[in-house]
Amino acid sequence: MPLSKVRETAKRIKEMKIQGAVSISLAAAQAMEHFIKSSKAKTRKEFIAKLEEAASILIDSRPSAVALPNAVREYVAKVSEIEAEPPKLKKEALRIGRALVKEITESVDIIGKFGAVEVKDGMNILIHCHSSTVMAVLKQAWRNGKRFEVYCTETRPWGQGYVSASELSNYGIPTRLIVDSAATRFMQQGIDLVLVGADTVTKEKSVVNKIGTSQLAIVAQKLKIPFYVATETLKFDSSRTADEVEIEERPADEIIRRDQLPNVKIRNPVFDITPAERIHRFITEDGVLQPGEIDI
Ligand code: RI2
Repeated sequence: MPLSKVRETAKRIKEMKIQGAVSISLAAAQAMEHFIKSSKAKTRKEFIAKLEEAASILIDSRPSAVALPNAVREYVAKVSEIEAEPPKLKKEALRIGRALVKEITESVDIIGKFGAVEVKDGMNILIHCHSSTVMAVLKQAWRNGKRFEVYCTETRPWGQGYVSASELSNYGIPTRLIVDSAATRFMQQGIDLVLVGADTVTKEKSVVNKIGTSQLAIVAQKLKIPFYVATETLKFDSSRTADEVEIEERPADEIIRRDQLPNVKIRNPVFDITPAERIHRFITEDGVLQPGEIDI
């Protein structure tokens, strides 16, 4: 079935089996490729209609992050411009898909290179959640010979901090794991840089990222610790302000078994918003920029 892989990928994204905006976008691109290869559409009209259906299944999988809808919409728009009929149209669509994947992976590499310059010898760096873009920065810095330590917050409730800690320590980078509520204490004791990823950067340059990011930014500002966000421009959302972003709220049982506190309503928002005035720099594929230097 042409749409089966698309549906399965959307489900895996929804269930957090695929996590991180970049990985989600790349998985979506793979699902689209599979859909195109197995499409039996005879006409251009039929092919585009099905492609749009596939796109909306993927876009609906998670509401707060914008890289996925941006990538998928850009893809559909480019394919829709092609006048050819299948099978030539299918061939062209696959080519466009491959170019998009290349563009995304190259952006991550470039951000790694720009970001690595910001990492200095002897730094203690605090990160939150698991961001493949942040991983790229830290690994590139390490490859460049910088020597530093990384503190990973656990990142309740999904514990993406374990993924970061395992990835960094396997790379040879000295890594510490701390519970989320220990972040302030370590920041008071000598964190030199807070580095996080982004799920969306809104038009006023607020950052939507994993829940807990905004409190790290508040403490960083108070303690005068630079707060950096590593993000592809694919995550820029020119259509929404922070107030207009729907913050995904996930099931209560991701936090606690429901029967443990039967009369308590558990809330589980998974993203929060950090305003531009708390962000020192954005590390993007266009360079390391202050919020005021970015055009969204
Ligand atoms: P990359 C993650 O969200 C984190 O919030 C992370 O900072 C962000 O995606 C970006 O990740 P989730 O998918 O795109 O774990 O840099 O909910 O990999």
